[in-house]
Amino acid sequence: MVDIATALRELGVSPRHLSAPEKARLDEDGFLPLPGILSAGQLQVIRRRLAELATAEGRRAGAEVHREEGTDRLADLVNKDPVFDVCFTCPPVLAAIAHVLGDFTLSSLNSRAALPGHGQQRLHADWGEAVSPGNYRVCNSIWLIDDFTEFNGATRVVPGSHRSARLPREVMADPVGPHPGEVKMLGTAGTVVIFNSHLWHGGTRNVTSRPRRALHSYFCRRGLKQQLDQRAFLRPGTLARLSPAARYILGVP
Ligand SMILES: O=C(O)CCC(=O)C(=O)O
Repeated sequence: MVDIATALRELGVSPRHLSAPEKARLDEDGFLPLPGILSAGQLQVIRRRLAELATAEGRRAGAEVHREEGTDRLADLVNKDPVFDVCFTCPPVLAAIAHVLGDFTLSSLNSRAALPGHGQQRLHADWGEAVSPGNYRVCNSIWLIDDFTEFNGATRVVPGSHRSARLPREVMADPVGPHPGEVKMLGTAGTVVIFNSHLWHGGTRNVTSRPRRALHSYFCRRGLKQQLDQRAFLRPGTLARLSPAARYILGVP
């Protein structure tokens, strides 16, 4: 496997996967919802597997990357079940990530459930410093495992803020509080929202009685440090089942 163009082609990505209006929306707003990526059957299997993993890992859950009070998190899903392979091999998602980053690898694949009464985060970008417009290092995709509603902790974003060359903490007195330009990313389970990770975003408080579950399939420009070192964590079973193209996306040999 020699380059990203070959890997994407072998994974079935073609120009039809991202239209000109979709590219424009991703460029201008910084996020793009792709409805209907996961089927009802896939959602059912993913929900069951997330619950099983959470039970099996108990207090260790999420520790490979990050733990957060008031949320259930799991990390390194690449190595925990093939049902999650879709998160780094799905053609429309890869087409959108490539549009933002050019050549890239998976940075990490995690889940996050905002528990009832919890989930509010400060507005943030996933990169520690502001970047000039177009010089993007990271791009995320959030996979809605439950419907995202006004009330259950849907992610908020400030459209266009990825082009501001500023971080929320540089301009907001309280990044946990509301921003006049923010909108919630609402959608039905099975939708994937691609968002430029320099876009100001954050979880919101879940005021319902049920967890709000999502997967974060997070990508970085090739050569940058991955949030989870995919080579170090790669299990033999994962290596054996993945195609060379999928391994290229992970950045593993
Ligand atoms: O799950 C969400 O709604 C967003 C989470 C997020 O931005 C984060 O954990 O950094």
